[in-house]
Amino acid sequence: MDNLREGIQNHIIELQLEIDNIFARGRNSVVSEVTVGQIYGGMRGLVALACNTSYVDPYSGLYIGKYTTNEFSDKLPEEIFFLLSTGKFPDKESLADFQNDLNKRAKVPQYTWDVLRSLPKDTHPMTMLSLGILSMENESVFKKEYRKGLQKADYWKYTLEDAMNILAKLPELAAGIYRIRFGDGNLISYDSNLNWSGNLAHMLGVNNDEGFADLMRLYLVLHCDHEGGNVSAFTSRVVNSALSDLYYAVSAGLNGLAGPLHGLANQECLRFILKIHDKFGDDPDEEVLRAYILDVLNSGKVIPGYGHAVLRVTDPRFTAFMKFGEANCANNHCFKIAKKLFSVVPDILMHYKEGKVANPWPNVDAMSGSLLHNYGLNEFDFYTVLFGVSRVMGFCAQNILALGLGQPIIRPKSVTNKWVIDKFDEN
Ligand code: CMX
Repeated sequence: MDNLREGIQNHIIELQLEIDNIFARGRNSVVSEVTVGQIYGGMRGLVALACNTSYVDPYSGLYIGKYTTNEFSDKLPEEIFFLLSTGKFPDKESLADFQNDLNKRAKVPQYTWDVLRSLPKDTHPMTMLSLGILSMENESVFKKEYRKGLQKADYWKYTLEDAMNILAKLPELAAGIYRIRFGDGNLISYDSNLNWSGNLAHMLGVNNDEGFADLMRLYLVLHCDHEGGNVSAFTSRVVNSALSDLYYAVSAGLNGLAGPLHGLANQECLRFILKIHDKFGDDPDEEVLRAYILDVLNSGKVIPGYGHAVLRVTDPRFTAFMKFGEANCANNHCFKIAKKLFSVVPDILMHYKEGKVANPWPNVDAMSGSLLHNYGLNEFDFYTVLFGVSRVMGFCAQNILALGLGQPIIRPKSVTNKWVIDKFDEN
């Protein structure tokens, strides 16, 4: 992985130069104000972080480096990790070198399997993924080097080592979790002739169809990163900013991803679609669907897969999945219902309670589950694990770059109600 390391080193130098220029133009310039509403409202819209792996434009969606979702959705996840962490796609040689390195590190230690097999049978797969990673924390190269007395300028290099060890093991770990939790517990062997996503598809043992392997590739590409302020990425960065190593930081990020308003929404989406199928069959009438959606909203529940804290258009990742569905499983009943929801839900949310929903359009989760279901991956409790495998690429790249840029521990200031009231009184 020499080329990857060199690519990151060069990227850090480029980014540092940009930051030096920004500081020269005005380190104390004001770029954003904080309202009382934002202090009490999850800091929504507050510009308070720099993240150079990816950027979410409210109207055109996810960019990795300069590339739009459309421009990178046909790549391999390995190429995406390279792009996230170096700002460039790898050439053929660098890609092969990186994949070889992953191959060498892919084996999950036996003690991790022992931990996972000792859990109650109904443990959520996201708990297993988070715990599986945390169980390997003792292997952290960063931690060992830090104890010996590591220079700050070298933090990122050993964090990269940890990242490689974690990423390499993810396909085996995730597939093993699936087989322990939902199958007979027998694991399928890693195949060093396959790439990262190909191995995941192979070791799950659900389907040998080429379409399924391509769906895994697309799934792992589309979920890789979504800038720095989302719950999981931000959590991971906060934890790593205390120099807790990447095993702690990745596990923490995954715990955030496991919430139903974030990554778990994808399992909720398929549950929702299957419920609609049970109630109204394969091809529900639009009026019936409309009435049902209103009932769900009026009962105080959210429509999973719709809305977003940043996006204000249909998520291009949703569009990429829909394109895949049209080409591979246009007649699947879940896909058809997901498509029909797309034609009904935005209009309802747009007008619901005087437009209180800021974004009525579908996000990535509204379509992904239907595609997995089509290939026989029916255990929707597992879906967020796939999201997690992909998102770990973003956690790793964000943390490596932040350490490379010498970013300090994160510690924003909180205030009491009294402080806010006093502020009003002062003015
Ligand atoms: N269905 C019903 N109501 C919704 C809604 C939806 N899909 N999306 C937003 N709303 C409601 C909110 O609950 C909120 O209501 P209250 O004021 O009563 O609390 C109101 O609209 C305003 O919220 P918002 O500003 O539009 O959205 P937020 O930025 O606060 O939240 C999100 C964003 C994603 C949590 C929210 O849209 C939601 O809960 N969606 C459904 C769950 C989902 O799909 N999550 C996956 C997100 C993708 C990801 O993780 O990246």
